[in-house]
Amino acid sequence: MEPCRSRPEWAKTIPKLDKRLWRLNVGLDAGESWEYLETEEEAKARPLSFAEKYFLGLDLDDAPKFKLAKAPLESAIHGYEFFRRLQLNDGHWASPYEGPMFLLPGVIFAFYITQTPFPKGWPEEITQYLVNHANDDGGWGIHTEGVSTVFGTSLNYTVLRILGMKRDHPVAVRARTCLHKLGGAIANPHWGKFWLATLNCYDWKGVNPIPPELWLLPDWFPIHPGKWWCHVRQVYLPMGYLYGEQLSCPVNSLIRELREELYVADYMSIDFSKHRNNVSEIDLYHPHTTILDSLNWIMDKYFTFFRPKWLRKLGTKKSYELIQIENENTDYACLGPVNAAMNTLCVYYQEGPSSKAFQKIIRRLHEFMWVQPEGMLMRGTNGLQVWEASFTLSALVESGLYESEVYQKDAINALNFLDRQQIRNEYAGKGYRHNSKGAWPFSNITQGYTVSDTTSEALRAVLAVQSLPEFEKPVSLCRLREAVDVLLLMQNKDNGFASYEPARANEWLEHLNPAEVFGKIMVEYSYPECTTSVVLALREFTRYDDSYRREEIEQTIHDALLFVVNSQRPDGSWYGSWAICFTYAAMFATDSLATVGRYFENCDTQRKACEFLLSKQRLDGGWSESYMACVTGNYTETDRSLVTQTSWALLALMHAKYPHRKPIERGIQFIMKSQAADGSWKQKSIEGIFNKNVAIAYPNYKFYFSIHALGLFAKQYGDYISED
Ligand code: LAN
Repeated sequence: MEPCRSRPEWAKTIPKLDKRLWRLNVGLDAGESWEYLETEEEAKARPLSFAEKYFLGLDLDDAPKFKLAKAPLESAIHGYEFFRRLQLNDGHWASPYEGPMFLLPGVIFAFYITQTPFPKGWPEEITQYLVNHANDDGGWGIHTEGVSTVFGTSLNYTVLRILGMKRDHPVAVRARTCLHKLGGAIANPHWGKFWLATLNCYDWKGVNPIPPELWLLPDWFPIHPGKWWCHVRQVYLPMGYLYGEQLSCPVNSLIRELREELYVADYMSIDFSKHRNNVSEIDLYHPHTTILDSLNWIMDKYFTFFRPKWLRKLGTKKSYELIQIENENTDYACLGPVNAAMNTLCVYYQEGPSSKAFQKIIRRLHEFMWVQPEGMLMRGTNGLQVWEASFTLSALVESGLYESEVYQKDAINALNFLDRQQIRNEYAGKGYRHNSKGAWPFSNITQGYTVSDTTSEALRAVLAVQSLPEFEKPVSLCRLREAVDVLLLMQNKDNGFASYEPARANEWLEHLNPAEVFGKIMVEYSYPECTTSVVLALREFTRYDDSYRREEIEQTIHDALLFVVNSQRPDGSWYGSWAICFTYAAMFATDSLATVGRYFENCDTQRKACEFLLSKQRLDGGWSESYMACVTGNYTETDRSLVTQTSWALLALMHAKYPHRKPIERGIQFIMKSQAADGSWKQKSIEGIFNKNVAIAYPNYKFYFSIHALGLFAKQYGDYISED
């Protein structure tokens, strides 16, 4: 992958490791972790695979070489020839899921506070990554493409210092200057204040209340955390524990230095309690409401003057019980990168560094880390294993590529992978979890959280492959029905589908969103993307088994389509919440309508969608969207066309059966022209988003969505490019 920025001069002064010694280990459960080998001998005994070389940016001497493809299917084959070399032995594809810049500090702080030695190679590679991703002003944003913020800069500066960078190194000086210009670490948003407090570089008095007592409220209570979006409740749970106990690491000389460096004013002179609501303007995405400010004020007074110790103890005890449940349910992998780091600290304080629980959880943190040419980063999840295997399988089937015997082997491998990753345990009710038996997670079975669309995309892929006579049927009918059972429990009152669970509370809870930097995080919302995936999977299922819960399925599909139609904007677009942005949502929404026979010819919604997309096609035939589209809610382009967005727009037009070939062909030509001689496509811009404000990369999208679009075009419009 192309580094996002050219390598700055001072980056050359940072020690560089020999990349050839890194190896990617894949566990039995598809957990991915990088290891830096001790010696050249070990490296010789374990030659680098094609995928490892690709990820590390090493020479791909064994890459395929092709002449420029003349027809779409040929281009799809070239693309897949490259992509299949990245398939790992257990059948899945791995990927550097980078972007967010506020995740890594959690893990580094967790290692530092618990005095756990950093694994070999981490300090050098992480330092490299941060140096390579510093903005021109020396700071870091909330994600790799964002402007410098206090959140990104203060936390990543601290990481560099913990990893051994001297305070007078040019990188540190520049970052500090940037931070001070932004007002210093005092103007951090809530999570930044929290993390610095755990490190004893900020006073807990200056952190807005995170009462663990909330967990003692009865479950029916309208603001009970069990009703929050699972990521938010799983993050505020350990936060509440650490806040409740006010746990900070002991002060040492580095902490003393950081206290001096992170602030504009003298640390000891700062009255932190006055800064709870001091958040730099550049960081602020979702300002507090008056209700939240009033509640915070009341809680602060209450905590300071009246709060009985026994009640706080009861709150942290209950919180720890729930943390243990989360850890055990996920075999310590945890729901996501933020609660994984925070839970590590909780386990350390509660059970000690030699406990089994601590050893397990700290080891799991390795699975979030990824090495690439610019260094080591922390990923948004412990992988995208199920998600990527599902889309690749669907692309192989839809493009017809699976007909080749060699590719069939890959497909069988991926199918068996999905078979192994279907969740077999029922977690419903354990630690506020939703039903899980029969679902598929986004990453692996160990993390094991149900997601509506990962279940659907996996189910759809399994059904598509298992319907073909060439394939075995490892996933039994009973297990396919279990997947349907989970999905049927997930529809929201507005008929749409959310991400992990049906919404448990109303949007008004957003008034209590304390995080300042994310939008729409407190509860689940319905999304056209997730809704479509469910519709497609259920429809595919009825083709496979038309007897099981047929009426309910039909009703669910019917209602879900109402949601998709109603969420279309007047200009014919849909807002995409999980990738950038309108082209992504259009690919899904148009597919759900097509699955019930509604196309451009007979459906206004489809017609408007096509017109919207065509109005955005660029001169070179491609499409382009910037993450700012997600932030602002308005279609926003980058300075060049992008292969991934072009594939999405084309797939949308093809789902809608847009009757004119030419514009689609121009898009297809753009994809073909963008292909490198080895069949791959290069990363040009970030593809994904979450919580409206954080961009995240999906580097494999450019492969399987392009292959899918090229293959479908050949099938639907003929496998040729016209002469003119
Ligand atoms: C993801 C990644 C996948 C994504 C899709 C499956 C694409 C989506 O359709 C449903 C939501 C889901 C599962 C999703 C939710 C939020 C995640 C887990 C992420 C965007 C990856 C990282 C993000 C997580 C919340 C990051 C940690 C940040 C916090 C604010 C807690």
